[in-house]
Amino acid sequence: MSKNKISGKAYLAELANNVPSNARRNFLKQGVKFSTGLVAAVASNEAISGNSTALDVPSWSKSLGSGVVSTPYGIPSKFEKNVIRRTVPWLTADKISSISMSPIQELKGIITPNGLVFERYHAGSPTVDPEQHRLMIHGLVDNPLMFTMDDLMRFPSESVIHFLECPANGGMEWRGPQMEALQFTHGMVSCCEWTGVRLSTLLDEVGLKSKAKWVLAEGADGAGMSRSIPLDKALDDALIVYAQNGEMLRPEQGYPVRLFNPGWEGNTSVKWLRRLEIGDKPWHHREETSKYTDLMPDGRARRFTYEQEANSVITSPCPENPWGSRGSYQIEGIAWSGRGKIKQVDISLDGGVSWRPTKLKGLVLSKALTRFSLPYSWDGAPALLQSRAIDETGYVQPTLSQLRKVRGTNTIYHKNSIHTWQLLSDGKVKNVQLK
Ligand SMILES: Nc1nc2c(c(=O)[nH]1)N[C@H]1C(S)=C(S)[C@@H](COP(=O)(O)O)O[C@H]1N2
Ligand SMILES: [Mo]
Repeated sequence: MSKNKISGKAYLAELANNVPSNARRNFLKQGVKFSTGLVAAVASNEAISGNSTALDVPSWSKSLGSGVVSTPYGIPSKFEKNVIRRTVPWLTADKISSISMSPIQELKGIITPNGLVFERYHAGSPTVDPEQHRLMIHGLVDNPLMFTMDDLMRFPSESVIHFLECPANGGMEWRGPQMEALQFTHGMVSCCEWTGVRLSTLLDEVGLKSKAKWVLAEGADGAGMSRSIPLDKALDDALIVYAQNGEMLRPEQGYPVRLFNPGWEGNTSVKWLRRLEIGDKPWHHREETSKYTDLMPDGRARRFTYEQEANSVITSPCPENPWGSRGSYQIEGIAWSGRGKIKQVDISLDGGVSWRPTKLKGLVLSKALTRFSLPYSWDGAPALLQSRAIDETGYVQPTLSQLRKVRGTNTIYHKNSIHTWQLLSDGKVKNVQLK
């Protein structure tokens, strides 16, 4: 054995002792130097004053931890047990046909972990056996085909990062504020890396007849939920998705296969997808007549309102994340647009009188959650915090009164207006609406 190589046993022994105590001490010293210097305003002085110092060895450093595969499929730390999906009791007459919201007030970056993606079911989440499941494509096609999951996996696949939002997100607040939590005002949105086959690839395989104009997508759940999708979208960026953030779809998200329409209202992304029928006109099923249509002030309804227009919200501070003391903070939030990339997000501290631009952080992707932040030194003054997203098409997120003027207050869908948090002098945050 060469002297650079090390046996398996020695390697494990090395791992067990891999943090030399002087290295740990140097690291901590540097940490202390950093926190007393650059960011004094936010560092806690607890560790470097009084009886306790950061050099004290805590109990978890004095014993062995749990071994590998003690959790064969990993779960979050027990200290994160507050980071969970939640329902609003009065919205949940029956859990079989309801919605849970993602804890977006706790999430970092732009990816929603699979266990925290909001869930929307019309007839519960079925247990679909992937061996028995089939996807049929028929109607105005040359060769109707039936695909197994194995068949689908033999086509070229793509992975894309996009948000998925229920058009009812925020819809409880058309008439006034009532949700004292960011999770409930905006939690019907997620953003994942989705993997699957382009729908256009499968449509090539079956061959479209010249009269083909629309696609009906139908789910295998008890609701047999279905939507009419224009052929243009099907041939553009629609995907037949089987994986999410690197693993197969979760049952809640449509295992083993769903339709995914980037940027479009979540309802069109039919889960547990069993059938695609090609036709020459829309089918006018339940989800595009009595539901998922927008009742206007004159009593007529807007229909086929597919796109999720630009939206944004401040996630820190928010009702669940108040500010504890004065000093420096990052005002942070998320923005997204179903039409493309977010170009700019502005923040107002005075309820929309004046605006300042924020910095977009990390990945700025088309039809994906995008993070923005603004460093802010808070002197305890109350504020009316707002964020305003502008997307690459030039669309500017409207104020609530602008939106109400056009759409009235009868609808429950597509409320993407500028949101207001009232920051009180004690750091608490309230959900308010301005005239
Ligand atoms: N088959 C089927 N597909 C469905 C639904 C459903 O109930 N059944 N709910 C729809 C609605 S209203 C939304 S908002 C999205 C939610 O997707 P998610 O549960 O993966 O977040 O799925 C859509 N697809
Ligand atoms: Mo939805």
